[in-house]
Amino acid sequence: MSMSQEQLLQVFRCMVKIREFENRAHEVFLAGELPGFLHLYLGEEAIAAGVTAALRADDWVASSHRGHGHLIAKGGDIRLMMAEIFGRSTGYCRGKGGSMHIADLDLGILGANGIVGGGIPIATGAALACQYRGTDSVVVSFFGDAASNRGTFHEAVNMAAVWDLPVIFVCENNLYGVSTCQRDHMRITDVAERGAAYGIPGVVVDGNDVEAVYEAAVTAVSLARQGAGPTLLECKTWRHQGHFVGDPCAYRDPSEHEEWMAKDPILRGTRLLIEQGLATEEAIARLTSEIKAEIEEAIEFGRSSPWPDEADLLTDVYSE
Ligand SMILES: Cc1ncc(C[n+]2csc(CCOP(=O)(O)OP(=O)(O)O)c2C)c(N)n1
Ligand SMILES: [Mg+2]
Repeated sequence: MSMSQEQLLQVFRCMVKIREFENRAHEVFLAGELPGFLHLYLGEEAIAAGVTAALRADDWVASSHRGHGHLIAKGGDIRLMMAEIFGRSTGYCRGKGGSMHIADLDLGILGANGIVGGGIPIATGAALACQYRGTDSVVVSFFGDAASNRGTFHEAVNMAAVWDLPVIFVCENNLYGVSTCQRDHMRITDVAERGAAYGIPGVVVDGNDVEAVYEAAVTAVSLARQGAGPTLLECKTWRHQGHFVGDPCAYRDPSEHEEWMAKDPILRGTRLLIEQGLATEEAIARLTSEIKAEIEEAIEFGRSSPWPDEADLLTDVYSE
């Protein structure tokens, strides 16, 4: 199923929002304003935007350490996100979790996760809950190429397959796990091949093509919703920056980097909107500056919020 013009504009807006959020988070991190680690989603925006466009509000997502894009696409409040990244008490986890622990159950966001592959069994468990409760909600698990080497992936995918759980495993294959190139950490080219080992569809898609991601996600979501079980959807992509902010990324070939930068999803989305007469360059510039203002407001909210109180050091650690 292809996207309507309105959906195309909506996913484009979503990609730009993620891009601008990440660009500014990068800048304030480099200015020394943010504690902790930051794993930017720059370059991978089409996956979060395309997949979540195929979801309903009552569906769920479980994210990874590179989670900002997934959270924004599922409707996460960028003010609360930014405040959390700034470590302030107004943030999603009252400033005690940071970038990798943001969750919002009201929005179906099961959480970012600092444990590589940690979100995969969580998503699978949530899918079991959906099935058990008799709802037709589905769950998406976002994770990287290297995460698909973990036991958590293999156990969860097998269980989801055997029980026909309503989960879509979305592998964001950016070809690297930190500094290790995919060919040095697995013997196959397509992670999607791993689906066959568990008897589920394995689909490869161009992860920088938001329409292609959306179409593949619609098929996978519809199977899951009908009770036909999980799909492993591999989205080929590229992160623009190093693994985390501060990684000089010297291990990647500059010419390969240039090739991928030419396939940037927002560049392609811009071209598409203009070619199809859906937007002019001026309209895109206007949209971008509106989004930039929204992000600036979120940054100001984070920056000016109070730090957590020392007396609250041990609250919110366990369920109370
Ligand atoms: C269980 C575990 N092992 C190792 C790490 C350290 N670590 C953080 S991210 C990462 C690489 C993840 O690569 P991939 O799954 O491809 O995701 P990407 O960062 O490329 O998006 C590693 C090894 C961790 N956080 N958790
Ligand atoms: Mg990777």
